[in-house]
Amino acid sequence: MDLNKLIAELEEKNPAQPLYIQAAKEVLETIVDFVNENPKYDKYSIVERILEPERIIQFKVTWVDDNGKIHVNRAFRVQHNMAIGPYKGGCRFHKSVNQDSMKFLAFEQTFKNSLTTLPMGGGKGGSDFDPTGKSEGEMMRFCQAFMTELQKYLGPETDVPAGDIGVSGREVAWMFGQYKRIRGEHVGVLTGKTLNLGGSLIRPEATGFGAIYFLQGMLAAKGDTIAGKKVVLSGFGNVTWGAALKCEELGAKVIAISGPDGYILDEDGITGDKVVYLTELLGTRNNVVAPYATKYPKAKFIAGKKSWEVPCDVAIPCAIQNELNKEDAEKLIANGCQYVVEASNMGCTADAIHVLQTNKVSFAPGKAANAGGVATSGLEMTQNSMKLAWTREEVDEKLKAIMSNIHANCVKYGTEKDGYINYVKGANIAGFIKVADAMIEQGVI
Ligand code: 2IT
Repeated sequence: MDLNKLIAELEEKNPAQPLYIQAAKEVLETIVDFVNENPKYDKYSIVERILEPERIIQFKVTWVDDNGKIHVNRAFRVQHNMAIGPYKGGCRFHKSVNQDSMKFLAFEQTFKNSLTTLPMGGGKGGSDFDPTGKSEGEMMRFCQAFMTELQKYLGPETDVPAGDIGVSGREVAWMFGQYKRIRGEHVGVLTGKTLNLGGSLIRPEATGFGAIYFLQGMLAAKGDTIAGKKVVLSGFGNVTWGAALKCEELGAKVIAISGPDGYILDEDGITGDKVVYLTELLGTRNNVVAPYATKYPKAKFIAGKKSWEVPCDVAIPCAIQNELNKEDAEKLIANGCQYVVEASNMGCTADAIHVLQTNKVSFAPGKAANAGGVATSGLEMTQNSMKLAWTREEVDEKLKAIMSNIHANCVKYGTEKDGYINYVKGANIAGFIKVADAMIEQGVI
């Protein structure tokens, strides 16, 4: 493959889509040598084909607020690649949602889902609807209106959405109800469901748990362990909550979290009821973390700043794309941070990753480190198909095995001559292989 030509075409074909270009460019740059060593991929034009989403659905969502006013939002489902299984990926409700963010997320999802080894293709959906300050009734009506249109494109063997930013078990359950009302089928067409609807134990915690299991692999690769490590997180949603729970269990100390309003520094450690409080904060849908410092006065709230300025051993972005930039990376390195683990999708900018890798910080990209969420969604699909439910222990054991396998694959394909593990390269190559080979096997489709 001709890297420069492909990047030029990518930029020309996707004008004003910087996120998609960022995600795709990173993959191209890290798989180029591997692709050129294996001529079959060029022979079947696999790279060009993988860069093009199979389908992009855009639709209008009209809903009525509590005052009777009608609102219109824009929504999407990007069905990126179905080579290894039904489209699978979350739905995001956030004001930043547009075709660009949906395309990059669906693209990332294809590689991530491949890494899990489960039979799931890549997709992503969402809307520019902002859940901040919305009442329960407004949220439900929006979810129902969203699903009324989206259901046309879904099915348990076709496309299986889940939650993402702004969409938790409550919203998934409302969407499930609406799908069932229209289609008359009680099937596993969504994951991240509540337990009564066929949801899986551990699914809410899985992204955070999985990221910490992956971190354990990174630490072990350097002869280190998690106990006693100072951890700084961003965000205060499901992912942050799961990561904080697992850190506490394994003896690491989470000292900071953040929201759009600033960050919380709690040197005593964010543990026990404080972790539970994160879910309450999220539940208010006010999208602020400042109240934490009022409830726990020994903690400090630093307005308008990011948690990356706090000295730590491990930094874990858990919020949104490009939330950690070059300056943040430089600050983390200056403060002695040795591990950066993306629990969010593309949490770091390209130049932040460059700085971290140049300084030999262990850096895990989201498509590897946060794959525990969708992996557990895959396990939810399995349970739904079998009409059985596994125990917490069974699900957790499978999640651990999947994360450890992803780590091993990153090591296999990403270890450089000096021994440094380039997890970005490892994850991109390992994720690419299964999808690419499955595409070749299926002929020109
Ligand atoms: O980014 C992600 O992997 C998710 N939001 C979870 C997707 C899923 O289908 O569970």
